[in-house]
Order: sequence, then structure tokens, then C-alpha cells
Amino acid sequence: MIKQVVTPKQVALAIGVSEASLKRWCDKGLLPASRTAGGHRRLPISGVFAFLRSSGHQIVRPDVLGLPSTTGQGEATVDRSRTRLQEALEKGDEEQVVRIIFGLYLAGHSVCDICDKVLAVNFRDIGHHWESGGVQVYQERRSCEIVNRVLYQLRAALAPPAANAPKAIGATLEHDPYTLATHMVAVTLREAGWSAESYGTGNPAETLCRAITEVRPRLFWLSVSSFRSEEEFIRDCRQLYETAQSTGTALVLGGRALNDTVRHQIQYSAYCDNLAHLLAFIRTLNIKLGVPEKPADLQDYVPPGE
Ligand code: B12
Repeated sequence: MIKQVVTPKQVALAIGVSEASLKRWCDKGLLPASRTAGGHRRLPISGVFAFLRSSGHQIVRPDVLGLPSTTGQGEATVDRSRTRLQEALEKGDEEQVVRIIFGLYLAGHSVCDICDKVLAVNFRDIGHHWESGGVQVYQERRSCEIVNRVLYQLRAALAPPAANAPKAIGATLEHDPYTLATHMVAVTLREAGWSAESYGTGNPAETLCRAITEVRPRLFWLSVSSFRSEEEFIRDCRQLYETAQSTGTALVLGGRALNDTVRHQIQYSAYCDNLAHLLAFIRTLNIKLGVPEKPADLQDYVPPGE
């Protein structure tokens, strides 16, 4: 399991530099650090990952940070990762899944791209292989469980949202048991600096309307992978849209079950084919993000040996 808080010594070991260099970078503000009551520096893992992503340091001892061995070593391209991930998911090799996803993340790929360009494509392939008998139902279910756990780890590795970050909540409706997409939306918005939380699957529309009026989020998303009947779904959506209008909340929809016939009968603020569309939409909202916990500007940082 990835460590949430680490010491300068652990980070120094992980990237193969001296502890003294590491402490100096902390003091220069290149890595966010706080002090214990005894005066020792402690580094949130989100800041360490942000530093690694922007400074290009290779990890030589990922295990010290709680990552599987060899994570972040070697080239992490989307195409190669997708092929290796497909194999790992079908085998149920969770450690390899963590290695691949964090390898991509540490190489600078966004959560949005990891979900849209890698994981969603892998699950489409799992669906096809299931249809043709190459993948068993248990392998599909196990893959979902593994990826949900990895998404929790990815979320824990992100900087916490600022206190005044815009709020977003979302979920799936009743008769929609698909967990992954709504979870991915939450983590993607978190990476974009939002305070975003998925309320999971199978929610009656009434309770989601109640959540909107109580939480008053800036954005509410609905992921729609399946519904029992079009009429029921359209009625639920109308209810959600009316409630969202009353609280000034943007209603954003996405998901494979939203066909043209249904979409023509409902109203919403935005419909997204993927997470990249969602990020494009939130940019149009012109929301000022608070200052998240970020390492200082790395512009004048010179990596060791240069
Ligand atoms: C895993 C899975 C399941 C699991 C899900 C478990 C879980 N914990 O989530 C369970 C067991 C529920 C399941 C059940 C069934 N499934 Co199924 N399932 C899948 C599978 C393999 C992956 C779905 C998935 O999670 N993908 C990953 C997500 C992230 O990808 P995504 O949904 O495309 O989401 C992306 C975008 O759409 C978008 N997005 C989605 N929502 C939102 C929301 C917002 C706000 C935004 C911005 C973006 C966005 O962003 C995402 C990232 O890019 C698909 C294959 C496929 N092609 O999708 C079949 C698939 C959907 N299932 C299928 C079938 C047939 C079934 C069953 C009928 C099987 C059965 N006989 O029982 C049941 C029906 C259940 C029901 N009530 O609908 C078929 C559907 C065929 C059809 N024509 O509709 C598919 C396509 C398999 C296939 N044949 O290829 N399934």
C-alpha cells in the first residue's frame, strides 16, 4: 500500500539521491514538507509524486514508498501499458496493475488519460473477450474490483482539494450497477482541483435530488451505463435537472447507455463521451480554484548531475 506521508530519507532512498539534497530541496520549497513536534520533516506523498512527475527523477527503490518493485522504471507509454494491463487484469495480477497505472501516472500521464485511453479501452476489450468466451465472468468482476482499489490509491496520491475548492458530486441511478465510470469521474475532478465525491451506484433519483439540495454542489454528474426502462430514466432525469436548476448546479451526463433517443427527451448542462470532455466543460465554467497543496515552481530547479 502506498504510504501517505514519508520522510526525506525514504524519498532520498527511493530516487537514489542523498538525504542532504532531499532536505535542501524541501527547504527551497521544491517539495512540500511539514515538521513534526520534534522538528522532523514529513512529506505528503502527493507532493512527492508531483515533484517526481515534473522533475523527471527515476524511481530506483519504489518499495520504499509502498509501490510494487520496478514501478516507474522503463518507458511508460499508453499503448504498451494497455497491452500489459489487459494481461494483468485477465490474470488478476493486482500488483502488476498498480505498477502499470502508477508507472503511467509518475511518467506524467493524467488521471483523465489513464482512464479514457487505457482503462476504458481495456474494459471494452474485456467485454468483447467475455462475449467471445475468452474471458470468464469472474475475471471481469475481479478486474472491476482491482481497478476500483487502484483508483482509491490514485485518489489518495493526489493533493487534497483546497478548502474553498468547487464541489461536485455524482452517482449512478437505480438499476445501474456500474461502479467504474462514476468512480473515475470523481478522481478526474479531484485531479483538476475539485472537491469531488461519488455516491456510488444504484441511487434512487429522490435521494440524489435530496443530496443536491443539501450539498448544493457546483456540478452534479450522472453516469449512465444501464437503466430498466427509458420512461423511468427520463422521468428521473427530469427530476434531477429541475433540482439542479433550483440550486444553480450544472448537470453533467455521460455513459454508454445514453442513446440519441433518450438524450433528445431530457435536458442537461453537458453530455460527455469521455472524461476529457468533462475537463473541457469545467474549463468553460470559469471557476477559480483555490491553491491546492503543490510543490513550488520547478523552473529554476537543476536536477543532480547537470
Ligand atoms: C464490467 C461490466 C459489467 C459489470 C460491472 C461491474 C462493476 N463493478 O461495475 C456488471 C456485472 C454489472 C455487468 C453486468 C451486465 N453486463 Co456488462 N459490462 C461490463 C464491461 C466489461 C465494462 C464496463 C465498464 O465498467 N467499463 C469501464 C468504464 C470506465 O468505461 P465506460 O463505461 O465506457 O465509461 C467511459 C465513458 O463512457 C465515459 N463515461 C461514463 N460515464 C460517465 C459519466 C460522466 C459524467 C462522464 C463525464 C463520462 C462518463 O467516461 C468513461 C471513461 O472513458 C462492459 C464492456 C464495455 N464495452 O463497456 C460490459 C457490457 C456493458 N455489459 C454487457 C452486458 C450484456 C451485461 C449483462 C446484461 C450481462 C448479463 N447477462 O448479466 C449485465 C447487465 C447488468 C445491468 N443491469 O445493466 C454488454 C452490453 C451490451 C449491450 N448491447 O448493451 C457489454 C457492452 C459487454 C459486451 N457485450 O461487450 N457488466
